[in-house]
Amino acid sequence: MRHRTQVGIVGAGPAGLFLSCLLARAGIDSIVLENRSRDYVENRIRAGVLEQGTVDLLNEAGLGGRLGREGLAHGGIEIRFDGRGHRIDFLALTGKAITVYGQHEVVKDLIAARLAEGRPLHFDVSDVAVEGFEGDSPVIRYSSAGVAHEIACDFIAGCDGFHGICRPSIPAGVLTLYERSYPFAWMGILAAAPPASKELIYAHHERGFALLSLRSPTLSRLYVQCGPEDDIGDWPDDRIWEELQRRTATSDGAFRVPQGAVLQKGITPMRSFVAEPMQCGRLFLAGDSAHIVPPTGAKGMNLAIADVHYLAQALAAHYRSGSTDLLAGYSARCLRRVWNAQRFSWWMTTMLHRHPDDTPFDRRRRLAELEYLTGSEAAMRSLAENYVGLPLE
Ligand code: RFL
Ligand code: PHB
Repeated sequence: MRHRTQVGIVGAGPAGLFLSCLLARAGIDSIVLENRSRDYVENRIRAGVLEQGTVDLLNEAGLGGRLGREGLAHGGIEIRFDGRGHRIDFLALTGKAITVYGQHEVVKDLIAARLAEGRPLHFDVSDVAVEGFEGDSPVIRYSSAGVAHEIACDFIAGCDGFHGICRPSIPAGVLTLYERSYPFAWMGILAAAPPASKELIYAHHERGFALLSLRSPTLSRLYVQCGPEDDIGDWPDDRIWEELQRRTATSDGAFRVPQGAVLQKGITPMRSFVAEPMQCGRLFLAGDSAHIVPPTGAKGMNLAIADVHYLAQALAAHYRSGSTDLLAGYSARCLRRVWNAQRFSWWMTTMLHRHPDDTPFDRRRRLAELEYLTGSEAAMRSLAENYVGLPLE
């Protein structure tokens, strides 16, 4: 079957879905293709922290309803090491807060809005291929329920994540890839337990990093640093609870991590990755398809939302006035933000984790860095302004 649209979007994660929403607001047609099921993408537990600027963009697009009611505004985080906690007061240091609201909730809200407006969003598609984007007539081919389809479009948005097909479809020699892997990963659980604290706790400990986060007053999201090759089987629930408790213990012995049924469990690899430029002809990459940050800075989903905000602006300018300036500048505009988030995420990650090949010098230097960070208003402000998110240009 043949179809025609203005923008063909591959991937229904935060990037693809929010792009389709912004384009609809600008009167631009799109078709979104997703190879997983609706149920799968709506229950995929990933990021949980929204920058103020991300919340503002979602509100402006009319998606603020449930987010406003259920999102938890946090005015700071705690950095814990050597048995002591140190609060970084975002509101006092920057005037801004973050909002804790699961990525899958954002995805649910976006899907509901898209379907309520009766706009095309196809789940469970297969054999997706992108072609012709180096010329004027891009095409997306896919199969759905055994039927072959073809979409002719003006532009393709590659929003299909790190393992998608869009980036690998770009001919060799066009992209420069920057990559770094880390000698550790995160073992993460979602637990039916009240949060240990009102705000997130990032803990540095000689046994390794731990993060206490949350999704609601009755749901905790908890992570412990593990080996990059570890298997879920290496981490029975008891071991996870014990490590969480030991790594976040306070010197007075009073702090307890509340326990509850483990509802989901998974290992998150750590990677820094950037593909430059984020464009090849009429194919534009956005979100994880173009870049990955380690999750310690909570930037992944926020970068995806910022990318598609810029892409939607550029496409709207093109359809309004024929101007291609913003489209031509899309990649450079995104990459300025992306590289700062890379720097920040790398810095948070290396500072807070235990590294297997650390020397005693490295360990003392890392503690000195944490002491400086939590003792200097200038250092805390630098962390705070990056964590709450730099303003969108
Ligand atoms: P997504 O969310 O990966 O969405 C891409 C979508 O494209 C679909 N897809 C295809 N569709 C059609 N045809 C194909 N050939 C396709 N190939 C793939 C996928 O099924 C998917 O639905 O990318 P997007 O939209 O750019 O959003 C980015 C964020 O998801 C990501 O940056 C963050 O979630 C990163 N991240 C985390 N960030 C945090 O801040 N905290 C976390 O705890 C955290 N956990 C995670 C994560 C990323 C993970 N990935 C990607 C492996 C845990 C995991 C497992
Ligand atoms: C989460 O709640 O899943 C979360 C929070 C902060 C991070 C990473 C993940 O840095």
